[in-house]
Amino acid sequence: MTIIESTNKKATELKGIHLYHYRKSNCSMRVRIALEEKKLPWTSHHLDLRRAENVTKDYFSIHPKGLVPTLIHDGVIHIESTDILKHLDKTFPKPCLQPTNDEEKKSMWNWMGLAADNHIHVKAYMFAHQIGASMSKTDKELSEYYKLQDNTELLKFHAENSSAEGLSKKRISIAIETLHDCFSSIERQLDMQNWIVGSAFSLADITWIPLFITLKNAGFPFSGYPNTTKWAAMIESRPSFHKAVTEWIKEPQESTKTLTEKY
Ligand SMILES: N[C@@H](CCC(=O)N[C@@H](CS)C(=O)NCC(=O)O)C(=O)O
Repeated sequence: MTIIESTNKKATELKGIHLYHYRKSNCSMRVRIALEEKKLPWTSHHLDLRRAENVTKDYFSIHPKGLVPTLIHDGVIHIESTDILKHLDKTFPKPCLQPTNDEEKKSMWNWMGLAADNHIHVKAYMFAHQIGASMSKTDKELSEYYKLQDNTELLKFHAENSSAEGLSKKRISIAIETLHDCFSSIERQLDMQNWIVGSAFSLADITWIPLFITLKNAGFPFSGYPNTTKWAAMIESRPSFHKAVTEWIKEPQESTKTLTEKY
C-alpha cells in the first residue's frame, strides 16, 4: 500500500473519493474501471499530461513523482495504480474483485506485479509510436521538471524522449520484446480460461486491459493473440469499461465529461 504523507492541506482535507487522473492514461483507466465496477461516487481532478499539468509544485506535493493517478480517500493520499486497486477492493469489498482461493489470490497479485514492473516498457512503446512528440519537453520545461523530479529513471526517460534523437532504438526494441513476452503469457493463460486468474473477472483483468487497449491504439501487433483479443472484447462490453474508458478517451468535444475541474 503506497500512502503519501503530505503537508498540502487542500489535499488532506478532502472528503470522499477524489481521483487525479488523465483521460488517456492506462494507469488512470484501471482505477476508473474499479470505481465504476464498484459504483462508487468520485470527484474528477483531470490533469492533461500533454500540457504538463502534472508538472507543478502543487501536484508534486501529493505525488512525489508527479505521475497519475493519485487517489485521495477521506484525506489519505494513495499512489501506484495497482496499490490503489487493492485499497479500493479492501475498503469496498462489493462486488469482490479478487478470487477467494489463496492460490489464485497470490496469482492475481503476481499478474498485477508483472504489469507494474513492466510499465516503463509500455511507456517506451507508447512514446515511440504515438505520444512521444506531444510529450516532448523544451529545454525550459526540462529544467522546470529537473527542479521537481528526483526520480532518476523518469528524468532519464523524459530527457531522452525530448532529445533530437528521441528514445533509443535499444530501449524501444527491449520494450517490444518484453511486451510480447508478457502478452504471450497472458495468451497462454487464456487458452484454458476466460479470465487471467481463475473463473471470474478480477483486479488482474482490470490491471491488464488498459495496457492492451492503449498499446493496440498505438499499433502494437496483437494479430497473433486471438485469446487476448477475445478476452479484451468481453471486457470492452462491460458497462464499467464504457464509462471508465470509452467515454473518457473520446476527444473532448464529443465527450459528455467535464474536464475542466483542475487541481
Ligand atoms: N507505477 C505507476 C505508474 C504511473 C505512470 O507512469 N503514469 C503515467 C501515465 S500512465 C504518467 O503519469 N506519466 C506522466 C509522466 O511521465 O510525466 C502507477 O501504476 O500508478
